Amino acid sequence: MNRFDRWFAHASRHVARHTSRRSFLTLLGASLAGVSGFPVLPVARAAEQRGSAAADPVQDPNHCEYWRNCGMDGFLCGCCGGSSTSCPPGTEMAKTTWIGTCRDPSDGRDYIIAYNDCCGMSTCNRCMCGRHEGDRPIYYPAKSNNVNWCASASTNVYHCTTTLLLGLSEPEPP
Ligand code: ABN
Repeated sequence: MNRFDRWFAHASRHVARHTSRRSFLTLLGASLAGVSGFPVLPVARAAEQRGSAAADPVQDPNHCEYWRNCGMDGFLCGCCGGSSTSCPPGTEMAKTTWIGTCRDPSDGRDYIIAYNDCCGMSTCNRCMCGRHEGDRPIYYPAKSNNVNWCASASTNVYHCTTTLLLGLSEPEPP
């Protein structure tokens, strides 16, 4: 018998001497109950909820299908180091903007959305999104989303575009 076999035989005898069948089954049962109970813990449930919200692209600001992106033409700032409502560090928000109206599927109402460009760093090139709802050809500049609004910033270098919710497009019913 080699050293490993001797050690293994000794360890097995030790376990057999100190563990009754009942205590082994108790331990096994407790660990199985613990594992099966894990998904009902609040932490597990919260993670599940986050997962399902993120899985719906219509509710995810970093997806082109996000409902506020209906008139988008540009790179989503949330994929470029900023967020859907803030410019990435080192860039500056343009002062003029393209305005669109998008319907929020969760309440069926129309909201005014400003598509403010962020300027001052080279094109982000991540999460390009061209939806163009309500967009008109470039020869109607005020109605076209295909405009570099960085012309109104201190540099005309375009980086990405945000989506700012300005409010309901119609007044609240009385
Ligand atoms: N407003 C987004 C954009 C920037 C540069 C060129 C076209 C469109």
